[in-house]
Amino acid sequence: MASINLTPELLKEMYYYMALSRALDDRMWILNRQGRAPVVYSANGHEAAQVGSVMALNRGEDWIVPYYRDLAMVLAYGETPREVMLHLLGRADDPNSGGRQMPAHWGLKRRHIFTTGSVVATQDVHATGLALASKILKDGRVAMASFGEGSTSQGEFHEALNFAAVHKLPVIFLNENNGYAISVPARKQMAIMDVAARAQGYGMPGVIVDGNDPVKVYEVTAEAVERARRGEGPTLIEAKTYRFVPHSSDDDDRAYRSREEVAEWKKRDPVITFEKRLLDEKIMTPDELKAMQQRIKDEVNDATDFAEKAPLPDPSTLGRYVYAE
Ligand SMILES: Cc1ncc(C[n+]2csc(CCOP(=O)(O)OP(=O)(O)O)c2C)c(N)n1
Repeated sequence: MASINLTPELLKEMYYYMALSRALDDRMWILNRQGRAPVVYSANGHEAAQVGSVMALNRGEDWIVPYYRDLAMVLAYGETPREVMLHLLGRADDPNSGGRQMPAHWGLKRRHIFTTGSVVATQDVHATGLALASKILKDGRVAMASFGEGSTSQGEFHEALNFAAVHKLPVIFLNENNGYAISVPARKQMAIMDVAARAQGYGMPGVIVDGNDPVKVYEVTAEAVERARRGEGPTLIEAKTYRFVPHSSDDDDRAYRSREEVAEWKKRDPVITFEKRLLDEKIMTPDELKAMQQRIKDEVNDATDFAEKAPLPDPSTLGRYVYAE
C-alpha cells in the first residue's frame, strides 16, 4: 500500500476543487442555454475520480494529458476559474488555446497540462511519449492520461499500453468509466466487464476503484505513482463512475438511458457524499463549509464577469498557429 498522507487540509482542498468544478459546470450550462457559450462537456459526476487522482501527482510538475470531461482535474492541477471561462467563451487571453480550440480542449503549459486533441485516445499516446522523454531525461516525472471507456476501443489506447509496458515507462492510464460513449453503452463497446482486465494482456497492473470516492482514487493513484517513480512501469486504473448530465449540451440522454438509472447513481453523487463525510468526520464545521461554498460562488461570478468583458481574438490573427510562421 502506498503511503497515504491525506491530511485534513488536503481533504478540504479535495472537496473545494470538486465543489468548484460542479459550480462552474452549472454556470456553463446556464451560459449555454442563454446562447452565450457554444458547447459544454461536463465533469458532473466525475469529480471524485478527477480530483482524487491528480492530488496524488506532483501537481504542476508531473504531466497530465486530460480529456474534455476533465474540468475538475484541470482545476485541481492549477488552472484558474477565470482561465476556464476565458476558454469557454473563446477569448483572446484563453491560455489553453488563445480562443482557438473548442471548449474543454485543455492545455496549460505553465502547469504541465499537455494540449488536448479532439480525436479520442490520442492522449494515451501523448502521455506515453512524455513518459518516454522523462525516462530518457531522468527527470523523475510521471505522466497521466485520462479517458472514457468508449475510447479504449481505439487503436491508440492499445498501442500506448503495449509500448508503455514493454519499455516500463512512468505513465498512468486513468479510465473514467461512466458506462456510456455518448449513447453507446459499455456492453456494446467491449465483451468484458472491466476495462482494467485489459491491463493483464499488456503486462501491467489493472486496478478497479470506486470512482465516486476521491480518497480511494487517491490511494490507488498514489500507489501507481510510486511504482512509476521506482521504474516499475505503467498502471491502468479504472475508476467506475457515472455522468449525471448528457454527454454534452448538444445531446439528449433521455434517448438512451432511463431516469431511474440516473436517479440511482445520483444517490452516490460524489460532491454530496464527500461533503457529508467531511461533516460527519468533523473534518469541516458547517460554518467552514458555508464559507467555502460562498467563496466558490464568488469565484464563479468573478470568472464569468471577467471572461465576458475580455476581448475576443483579433480576426487578423486567424491563421496563426495553423501554418508555420
Ligand atoms: C476517433 C474519434 N471517434 C469519435 C469521436 C467522437 N466522439 C467524441 S467523444 C465520444 C465518446 C467517447 O466516449 P468515452 O470515451 O466513453 O468518454 P465519455 O465521453 O463517456 O467520458 C465520441 C465517439 C472522436 N472525437 N474521436
